[in-house]
Amino acid sequence: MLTVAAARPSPYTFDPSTTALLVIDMQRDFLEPGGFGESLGNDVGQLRRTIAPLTALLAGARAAGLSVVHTREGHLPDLSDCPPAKLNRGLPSKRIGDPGPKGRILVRGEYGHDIVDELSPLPGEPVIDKPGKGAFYATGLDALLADQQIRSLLVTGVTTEVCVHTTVREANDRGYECLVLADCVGSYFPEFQRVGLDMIAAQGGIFGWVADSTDVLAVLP
Ligand code: TIU
Repeated sequence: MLTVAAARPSPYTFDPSTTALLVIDMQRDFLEPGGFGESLGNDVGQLRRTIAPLTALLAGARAAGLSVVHTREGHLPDLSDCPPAKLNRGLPSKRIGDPGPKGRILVRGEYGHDIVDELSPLPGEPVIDKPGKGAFYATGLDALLADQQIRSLLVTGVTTEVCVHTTVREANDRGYECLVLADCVGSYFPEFQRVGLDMIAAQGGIFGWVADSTDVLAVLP
């Protein structure tokens, strides 16, 4: 067992053989200049600062033999898996399925939907395509983790208060212990980043634990 002593609200203990690194939605459309996220007026720099620490954490996790799972948010080209409540959200002409700067917005197979080059999955690493904010909703993630006897998740990706939070809440309800890596998750809104992390660790770790990636790298074999 390994222990991240600096985790809040309390030390986080995990067995690397039953722990996966989860990389949530590090997609070009959310992170890259000229992408969908930036076209909505967001500062992608707030998300891009996660790329360097996450690159180092990915390398460390792979070297230590941890399972690595990536996710992408997006929809089938006919949008049949996108409920009207999601489809009708947002500015007209900048909705899911509309032509965007890097292909159709949040549609599977489009350039902008895919993961940034810096964090490309290795062959054999599962990539979970998810239609919702949470990575467990309408996906095979729970079955995939059960298959590998995974009980603990090191959670990274974007955005902190949306897909990361939703996924951590889903995971917590399913009995997984989640350590969220503060420097490897990002929000377009600095206040949401701070409060989003505080919300996870509050009330004795109501959804999980929070630490920095360097705290994990220091204990990985
Ligand atoms: N992956 C994810 O968080 N999807 C979003 O739509 N996030 C926003 O913050 N909009």
